Amino acid sequence: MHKTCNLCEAMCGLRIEVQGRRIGRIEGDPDDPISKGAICPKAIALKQVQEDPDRLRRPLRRRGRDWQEIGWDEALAEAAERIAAIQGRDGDDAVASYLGNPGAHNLGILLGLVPFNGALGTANKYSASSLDQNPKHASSLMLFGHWLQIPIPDVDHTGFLLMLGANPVVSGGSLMTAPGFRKRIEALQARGGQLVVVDPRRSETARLADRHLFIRPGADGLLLAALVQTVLHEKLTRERGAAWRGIHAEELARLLAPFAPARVEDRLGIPAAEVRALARTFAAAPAAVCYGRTGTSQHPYGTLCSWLADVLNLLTGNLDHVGGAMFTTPAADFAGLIAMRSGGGELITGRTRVRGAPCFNGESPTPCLAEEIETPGPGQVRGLVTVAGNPVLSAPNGAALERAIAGLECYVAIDFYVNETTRHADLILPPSWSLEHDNYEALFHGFAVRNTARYSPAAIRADPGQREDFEILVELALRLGQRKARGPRRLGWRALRALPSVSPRRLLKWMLRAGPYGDGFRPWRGGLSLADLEARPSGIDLGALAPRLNEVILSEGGRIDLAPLPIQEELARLNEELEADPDPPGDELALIGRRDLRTCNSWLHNTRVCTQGLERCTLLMHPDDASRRGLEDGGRVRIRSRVAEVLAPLELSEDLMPGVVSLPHGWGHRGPGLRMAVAEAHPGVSCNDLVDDRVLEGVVGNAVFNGVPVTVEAVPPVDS
Ligand SMILES: Nc1nc2c(c(=O)[nH]1)N[C@H]1C(S)=C(S)[C@@H](COP(=O)(O)OP(=O)(O)OC[C@H]3O[C@@H](n4cnc5c(=O)[nH]c(N)nc54)[C@H](O)[C@@H]3O)O[C@H]1N2
Ligand SMILES: Nc1nc2c(c(=O)[nH]1)N[C@H]1C(S)=C(S)[C@@H](COP(=O)(O)OP(=O)(O)OC[C@H]3O[C@@H](n4cnc5c(=O)[nH]c(N)nc54)[C@H](O)[C@@H]3O)O[C@H]1N2
Ligand code: SF4
Ligand SMILES: [Mo]
Repeated sequence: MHKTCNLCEAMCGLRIEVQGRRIGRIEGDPDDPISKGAICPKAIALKQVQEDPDRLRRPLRRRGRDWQEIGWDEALAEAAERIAAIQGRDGDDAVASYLGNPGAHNLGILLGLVPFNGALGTANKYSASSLDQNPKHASSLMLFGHWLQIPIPDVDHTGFLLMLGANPVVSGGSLMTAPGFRKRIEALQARGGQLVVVDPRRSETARLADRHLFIRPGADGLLLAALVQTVLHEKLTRERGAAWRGIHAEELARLLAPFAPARVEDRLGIPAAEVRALARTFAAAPAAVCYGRTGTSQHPYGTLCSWLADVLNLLTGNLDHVGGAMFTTPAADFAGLIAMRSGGGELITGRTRVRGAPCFNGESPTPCLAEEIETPGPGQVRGLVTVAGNPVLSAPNGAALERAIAGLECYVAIDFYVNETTRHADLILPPSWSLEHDNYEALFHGFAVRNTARYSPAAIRADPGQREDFEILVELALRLGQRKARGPRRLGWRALRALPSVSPRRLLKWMLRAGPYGDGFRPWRGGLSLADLEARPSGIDLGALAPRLNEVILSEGGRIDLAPLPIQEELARLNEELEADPDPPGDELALIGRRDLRTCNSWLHNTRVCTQGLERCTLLMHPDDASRRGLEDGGRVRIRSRVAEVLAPLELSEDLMPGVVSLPHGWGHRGPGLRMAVAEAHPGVSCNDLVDDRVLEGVVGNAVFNGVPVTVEAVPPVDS
């Protein structure tokens, strides 16, 4: 049986032994054209989730402190009725929605959300995007006119990879589907290329690098500005790839003048000579690419960092050029279809009611959700629908968000676990699990380092009583549409009635025909079809990345503005900070996060593969910082931030930059009513209880998870 792992963006091809309803061995598929047999220990979690007795199979309704299993019809009717009642009384915006990370890996959710959002009609939409990559989207929107056209490092052909704030050896790569990343780096080095990693921690990826530079959390704007300044000042630019498209380069040079390496070196903590040398090596490499990910996105200057990284690529002739930053040509072209339907997106579409934070492309920043629930007045959020998300553990100031969610009038969760967030739901609608339905990684095939396509069929049949995410979303949309006078008109009655006969598979078939390799609905022409993918279950290779910016660019005249207003404003803000006196050194440390190969955000912790072995939820600290505080390896410490304090075991590590401490996110499995026996036995603490929800990224209001000021002190052992 062939399947694509949908747990992270690496999209590894798997072979799974299946006998009836029993899952046997799971191994990497050597014939997969992009993953070539690569796999990580989490793949086995597919089986463990499948067999998990805690995974919900039937809808639950809250009854006091307990749950009652109910039928689908009753559950869906009640969910629609309660949502519609709030919206009928207080308006559509009184019910918010949150879409979590696994939604991006699930074609049924991506497609089912279209009618669901239409029927819900709320302006209060939240998602993991504002906890993760909205700055990347904002950068692409400003550069190329489309939020979803993100250039991907052409890792397999580059000669120089400059990586900031990413750890693909552990994360599997993000906005860079590059399974088996370690091997790709070995190949880069074998052909004489180099990897340089910039990270406050000597991460698993940094250990492979030819050079690792420590950076203070949040200082990347200075480094990237200094690199681009050097390229412009020393005339290291190259007319190649998409370089000719850049306009207003002189304006950019003027804006960057205050960020010369010598001027920023003290604050940046990296010698000017080193920054200049880095810029020169980058510009001189036959092919180079600068890539930044969550470390530079969940960041006070996330949009600026993402933008400067791609501007560095552009100016050195490495954007839309082999070995540089390239646009994937996906078989099912999600971004292209979105462009046809609604254009390339809009940067700031509104402001949040309470804080006036920016709404990006129709969504509000998730760090603002708690206050939108708790602050009375017109537009107050009184109901919530979450789909595949656990924001109590994933969003800043999780404890405050939990209190807010607990006080809602109605909360409906589409999820198969009773976890820290969904335990507050009134109704839980559990979808089937990945192995029980077919899938296609429609988003991540579009962010891959190679053009490939692989269909992922169901590995086993779902129980007759189970529903897929797509069915649940469509059913809810239909019922909401029927109850609300305005919903159906917005969606169109005919479209609504056609929905039950539509499936993700049918829509995929259509998307492939409409895509760049499809027949364009002219069968005589021939082209890639779903039948082709089904005939080649290991996937189809569609070749290396090739230049295609001219096909995807939507900005005016195909030109790229090198001095857009939001960037001017961010550079002015950065310059003000540079001019201000630095804070006097106190006893505060900067808290950053950490991902572990065996975990996946907040939710795989109910499997043995994630919890076995060493304790994972530890605070990492440099030994010098520990001895200054009289702290010992293995001791318990109290970590305190503006918003909360938590206790965790201390682990000393020279891998951490002095002044920086690291605690992983996704832990903290405590609270009455959870139904995750394995996770509860390994609870850990939630790093997001410490993260400040008041701090937002500068352009689109993304969460800032890293660089949180904390103090750390010893606490006596529990039994003393
Ligand atoms: N401190 C700190 N916090 C962070 C981060 C960080 O680096 N540091 N990273 C952030 C990032 S990048 C992200 S993406 C977010 C992720 O945070 P969330 O969006 O909250 O996602 P998860 O924690 O993965 O929770 C996923 C939920 O989806 C459910 N689920 C899994 N598969 C399916 C499915 O197929 N269908 C349905 N309906 N449900 C499913 C699971 O049971 C679980 O409840 O966390 C963010 N939080
Ligand atoms: N095993 C595993 N894999 C995952 C996930 C998981 O939870 N576990 N989550 C998935 C998700 S949702 C995502 S979005 C991706 C994320 O994929 P990546 O972005 O590759 O994720 P991280 O491992 O968090 O890497 C971020 C790095 O940034 C560093 N960093 C922190 N602050 C700063 C800073 O201010 N500047 C710089 N330069 N670096 C900084 C951190 O030390 C860390 O090494 O991973 C995905 N894959
Ligand atoms: S790296 Fe691991 S979790 Fe990610 S897709 Fe591959 S097997 Fe799945
Ligand atoms: Mo993410």
